[in-house]
Amino acid sequence: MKKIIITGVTGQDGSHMADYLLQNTNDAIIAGVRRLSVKNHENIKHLVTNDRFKLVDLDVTDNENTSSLIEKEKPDFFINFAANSFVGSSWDMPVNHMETNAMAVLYQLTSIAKHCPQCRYYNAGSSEEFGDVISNPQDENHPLRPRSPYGASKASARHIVKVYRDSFNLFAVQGWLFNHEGTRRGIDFVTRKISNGIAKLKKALEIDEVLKFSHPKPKLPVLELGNMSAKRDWSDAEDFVEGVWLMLNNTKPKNYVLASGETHSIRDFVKECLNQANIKYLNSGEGEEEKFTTEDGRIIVKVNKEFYRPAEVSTLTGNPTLAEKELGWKRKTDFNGLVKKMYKNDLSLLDK
Ligand code: NDP
Ligand code: GDR
Repeated sequence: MKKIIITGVTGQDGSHMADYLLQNTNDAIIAGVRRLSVKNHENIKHLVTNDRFKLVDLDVTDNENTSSLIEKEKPDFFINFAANSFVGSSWDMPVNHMETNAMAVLYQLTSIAKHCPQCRYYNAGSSEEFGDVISNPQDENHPLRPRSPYGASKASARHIVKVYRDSFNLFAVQGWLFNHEGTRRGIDFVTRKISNGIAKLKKALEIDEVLKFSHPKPKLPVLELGNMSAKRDWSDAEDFVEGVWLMLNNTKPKNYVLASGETHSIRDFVKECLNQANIKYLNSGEGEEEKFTTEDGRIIVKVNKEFYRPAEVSTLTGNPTLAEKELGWKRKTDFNGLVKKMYKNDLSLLDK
């Protein structure tokens, strides 16, 4: 039985990775969680009784904590998903982003080089490292041109991973993962904000239908978004954890892009979600004036400048050809399937 340390296991990817490994290997998971006053173990509550799943205290910004765990466990694999992953917050707390997303990688790799150099290491890289893109789609050869402190922290980590791989002959990789979403996505990320917002709107419209003769018409919940013209390459997080495991079990340490190869605007996501909810709408206006209304003219989606970023990554499209060819990786869920899955999940959570 091999030992796999996963960090960030309470988050979206870490929890899906733990599920995937418990289902597809016989290995033992050592799950690093940071101690919070109020536990947020919703994504892993179904795993705590599994005797191949052990929780340990780990704050990745603490070098002492990190190195003593690695020295004690001497893992066969170390999968680092822990991060401050919210790009929008990275201008307000840039130091935290650098410490959690880059310095932590340095702590992990110095410790692995010292105590268990045979350990295979993965750090969660991001399409945000490409940032201000100069060609479409982006593949493994696209330069790093980050636009946010978050993107810069991930690009720094990428250099650290390469330096340690080259210097100490470590099996250390950092994939470039384009946006991946799902039912465990944090509520502030735009896709989940939309699926949750439209599910609430659907419920409100059901009540509205019952009260259809009332005057004035009841107000509807309004979903407030930032830049609706930004474009992202969205996939299902459950498809991506398999790609990460394939990278870790490759014949050589090599970084790959995981993506869908398609790009959609935030506006497209809103429209598809409204279609899934069978809500008829009108979309009008541009920039800050853009809005979605019901057919009887009530606002349901509008722009709030508060959600604009100081610098935006306007478009991202990944090219996953190399991963498909060399790793045999292929995603299963397409854009419409992803929107449907997220919307249905949020609707059923409201029913509960
Ligand atoms: P989440 O935000 O859902 O999860 C982040 C995890 O990191 C949480 O478990 C969080 O724990 C943990 N964490 C944060 N700070 C610390 C700390 N100091 N010590 C220990 N744990 C900490 O992110 P995702 O699952 O979406 O992403 C996983 C990784 O992949 C991240 O590195 C992200 O930057 C990267 N990535 C994600 C993409 C995506 O589209 N989802 C795309 C490309 C890269 P807690 O519960 O305590 O907050
Ligand atoms: P991103 O995800 O920044 O791509 O980072 P996010 O969902 O936060 O933003 C995507 C795009 O939507 C625009 N946007 C809004 N974003 C948020 N959060 N809220 C809004 O109201 C809103 N309105 C418009 C943003 O401006 C942006 O263009 C995610 C994270 O998972 C990172 O950790 C990861 O590295 C990258 O994906 C790849």
